[in-house]
Amino acid sequence: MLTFSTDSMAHEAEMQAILWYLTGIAFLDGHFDPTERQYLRDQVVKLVEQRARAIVGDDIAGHREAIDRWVTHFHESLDAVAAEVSGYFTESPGEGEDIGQFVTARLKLRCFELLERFDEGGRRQLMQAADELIAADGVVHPAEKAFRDDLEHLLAEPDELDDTLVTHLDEGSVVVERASVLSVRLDDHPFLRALERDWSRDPARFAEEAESDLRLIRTFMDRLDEKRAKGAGRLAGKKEVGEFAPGDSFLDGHVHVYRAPENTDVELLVVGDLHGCYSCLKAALLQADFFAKVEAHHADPEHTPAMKLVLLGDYIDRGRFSFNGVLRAAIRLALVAPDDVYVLRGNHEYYIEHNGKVLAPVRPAEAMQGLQDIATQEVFASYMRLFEALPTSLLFERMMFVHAGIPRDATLRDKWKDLSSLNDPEVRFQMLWSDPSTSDHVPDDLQAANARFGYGKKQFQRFMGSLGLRAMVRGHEKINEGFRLSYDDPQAQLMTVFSSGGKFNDDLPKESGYRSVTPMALTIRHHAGVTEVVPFPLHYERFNDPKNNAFFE
Ligand SMILES: [Mn+2]
Repeated sequence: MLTFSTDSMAHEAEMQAILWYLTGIAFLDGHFDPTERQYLRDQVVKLVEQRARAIVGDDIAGHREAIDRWVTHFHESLDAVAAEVSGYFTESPGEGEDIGQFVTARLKLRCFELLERFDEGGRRQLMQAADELIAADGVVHPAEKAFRDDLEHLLAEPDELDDTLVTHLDEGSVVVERASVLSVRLDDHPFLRALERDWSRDPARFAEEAESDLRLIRTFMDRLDEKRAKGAGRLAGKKEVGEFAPGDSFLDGHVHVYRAPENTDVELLVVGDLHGCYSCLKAALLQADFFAKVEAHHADPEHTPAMKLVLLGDYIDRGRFSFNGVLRAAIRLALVAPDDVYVLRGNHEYYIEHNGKVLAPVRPAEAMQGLQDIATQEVFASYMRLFEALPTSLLFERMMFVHAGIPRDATLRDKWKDLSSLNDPEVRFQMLWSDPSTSDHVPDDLQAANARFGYGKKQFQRFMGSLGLRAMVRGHEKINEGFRLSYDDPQAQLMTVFSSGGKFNDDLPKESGYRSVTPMALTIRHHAGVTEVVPFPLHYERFNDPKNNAFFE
């Protein structure tokens, strides 16, 4: 029998671990139904009473009030766990993965994160306590035993990361400020107004409209090819970003590099996942006064900061204006300001061709579904080629911008030579999918379990240190607060920004789970070797108004 800690903080951690473990087991049959939820609620009551007996003895009747308080508290914790698990079901699993597999692996990672905080004895006690509860109700299923064995095996794996492998950097510090309000100077811009046309539902008209977008795509891809030809091979032999010279600006393969020229300040507008929320993109551009700042710099480069736009990928799906809104705008912007706009690839920008048909392996694939009845295969094939051509990352000073995160450890061991390894197809793919874990180190087996896998804080520090980087800015994870400092380590900071969502946003379908997000974007200012990051909420409401957005006319 488990002796729970009498310290309430320690007890909280114990209960969290048990609740997640029980939830993991309850989910193994592939769903999480009301009977299972009620079963878990009953287990909470048993656990609380068990602890009460350990503290006050067998006569717990006189302590009913306190016991009820604890039961209510842990039922709320259980509701929070259930809400998080429901969230997993709305995520997009990778190619060839079903959502059940994905959720199981996610639950296993969560249990791992919570259990690894205890020593071996503590862990065994917690898992045993949970197992006793389960066994009391009948047989232990083989799947339950496998889940437990897997976890034990993972937790027993030694942490192979040596702290001395983490490089310490003095240059390139990044300061993250609190979010601030940024108001709009202009309600509209002719450049954006001109592209705000919804698709026609008439096949002939649609074909014409699509052809005009495909022309843009071809031109954009030609420009990328020209840049690639000039930048080819520049990463080879470079171990870390400090080896680039001020003013360096090139595209080698799928990696952009930009270092600020001497005596030039730089401002970046960074936008996370947009997922068809065109109003969010328009808000970001007009709140940051992007157009005026680009023009000002080109007119007087000596005395005004360079102005850049970084788009972190996931332009399509979920929201209403994918190809015809967010993606069309991104490409037009990159064509009109080719040196100032970085259009990076997200994991949703991924189509494959099978038996002459273009498919979207990342599900749900609303953007493709919405055009399925009217668009030709050639239209989808063009988007597929565009997605393959999109660069994956930008290295700016000592920061990296990428959709999701770092590659798997096993891949790094096999493939990493120097910065040119960022162009390896597997490395690129994994960097579109991974998420930070609260663990220091996510073991290989757990990383291998999903396309969407976790990496630990130490793994991140080591990766960043070896590339000479201080901060990574990524999107990918739906975070309700819109911006999060995921790892707050001055040597290796990790920031997540999410730019789609909005409680009242008409860009989203009524039932969208993204309504819980407060969409944000970032202003990053680079001056005299120091980089400052300021998040700001997006005023999408203003651009739901037909006066300011022709999509709503
Ligand atoms: Mn994503």
